[in-house]
Amino acid sequence: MSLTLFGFGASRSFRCLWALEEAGLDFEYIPLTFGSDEAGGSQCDDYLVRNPQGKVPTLQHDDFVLTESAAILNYIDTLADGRFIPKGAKARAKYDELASFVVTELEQPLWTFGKHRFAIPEEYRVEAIFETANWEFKKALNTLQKLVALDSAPNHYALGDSFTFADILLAQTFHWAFRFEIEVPQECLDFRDEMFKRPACVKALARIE
Ligand SMILES: N[C@@H](CCC(=O)N[C@@H](CS)C(=O)NCC(=O)O)C(=O)O
Repeated sequence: MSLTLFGFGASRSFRCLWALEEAGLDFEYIPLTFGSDEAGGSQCDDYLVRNPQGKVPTLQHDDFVLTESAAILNYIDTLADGRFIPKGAKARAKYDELASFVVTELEQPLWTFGKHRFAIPEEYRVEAIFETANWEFKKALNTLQKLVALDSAPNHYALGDSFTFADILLAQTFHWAFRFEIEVPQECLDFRDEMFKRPACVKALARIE
């Protein structure tokens, strides 16, 4: 079987890189050049066939191609015999609730920063949006604190006493905010630090250095 992840740096592809390391799967990581239409760039024809938006991540498993980081995490979990996403109707639904919250609420203001700082064409960037994005991020963090009890104590995870891919989603998103120099509560940074100590995360970080 051939398994390939396309990504760049600490972007959303890092979630999938980390998850692949947790799963212990044999895979190749191909770092792309952001925005370039040259060979190896995220806008080159060869990559656009796999990901029509020219975004990362993309996972290719033999001839099967999958985009969207949350869907890729689900697929990696399936390849790993379901070791990273809880089973049982209610436990699974709670995982889905948190994963959806991260990708549709918590990370969106961060992506607004990214889009208006560097990702979209300059003529569409709006400086004034940053204040709104900051406010939205704080609001989402406030909600998050009601959904999960974040604690950086050893063996404490977002959904209880075992590690799940929800921990990757949260830790990567907190780190994203930190990199963008957006105010993040200390408890979120402590949680990130604890998760980033995991050997799989350390391995994934080494791949993007
Ligand atoms: N919903 C997608 C979002 C993918 C996405 O926007 N990725 C960013 C990097 S974090 C990207 O590739 N941006 C390039 C661009 O906007 O041209 C996912 O979660 O995979």
